[in-house]
Amino acid sequence: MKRILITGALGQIGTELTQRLRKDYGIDKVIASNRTEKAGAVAKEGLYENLDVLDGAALHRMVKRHRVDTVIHLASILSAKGEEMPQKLWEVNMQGLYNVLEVSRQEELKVFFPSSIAVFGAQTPRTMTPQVTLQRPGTIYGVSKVSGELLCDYYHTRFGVDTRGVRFPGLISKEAMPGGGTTDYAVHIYHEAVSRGAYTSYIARGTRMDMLYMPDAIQGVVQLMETDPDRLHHRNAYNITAMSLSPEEIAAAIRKRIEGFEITYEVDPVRQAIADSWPDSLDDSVAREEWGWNPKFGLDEMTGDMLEFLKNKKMSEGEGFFGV
Ligand code: AKB
Repeated sequence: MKRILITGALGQIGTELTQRLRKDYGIDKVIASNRTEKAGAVAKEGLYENLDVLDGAALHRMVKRHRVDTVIHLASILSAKGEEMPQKLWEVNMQGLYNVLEVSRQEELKVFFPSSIAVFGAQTPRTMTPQVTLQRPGTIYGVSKVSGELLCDYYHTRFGVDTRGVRFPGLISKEAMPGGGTTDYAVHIYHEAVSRGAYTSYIARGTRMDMLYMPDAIQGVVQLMETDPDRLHHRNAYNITAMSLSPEEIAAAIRKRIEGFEITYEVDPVRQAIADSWPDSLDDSVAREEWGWNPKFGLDEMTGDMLEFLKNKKMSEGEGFFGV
């Protein structure tokens, strides 16, 4: 990766990934892009362009102008939001990916595509879900991600485009909030723990989903993209995970550090049905074997780091936090 274009750079993954890539590859080597410009560090601290991924011609011009060799394509609509607007999700997720793959075919670019645990469905083996298994998702988001995996494989085998991807589980981010996902509760819980010492979960007690702390997720993207292509046999896309968690387990880890933290439940039937159709835990051994996937953060380390970060942020903004 020498000159990297990131789509959806102001989102949950993009915010932290852009900072890391600018640090590793150089501030003038990373072009952050997003559909709408918002104030914020990512847009201000380096190269930034407004880009709607549905505009293939604008994407192509941008690739040429910045002599891009790699696209990290993050712009997409997530699972819960997608059920409110399935047609829009299909357009953004599929046409956006198609435009990225087409420009990559024409300009010989390398592509990262984030898939998701949403590619699995109720008939998939629920625990230690294998790398290669039944993929019959029940959400439009999951359907778009399976289709995306297939399209990326097609562009690789048919046209030789260097496409690579991972199936992200729920991502727990420090900097940017997630928007419209089913696993978002696992980020909200930390924010509310720090601001008010309590959280009401829309996901039911006992519901397990895989989770990953954002620094590990970012490290995974960099590592996968830097791996010698000869080592990659599964490409689109690798199961990756660090922990399988339920709301009450996260709450217990928070309670070790914030005495009196309380969790209550008001289950949202739509997001609960999505969570119930996803795996309880993933088998990520193929990613470990093929490109050395090796996450560092478990629940306790992540909880300590996350709470410390959020408290420091509140202090620097002159705000108080729960327990002080
Ligand atoms: C979502 O909940 O929709 C995403 C995902 C697991 O892909 N975080």
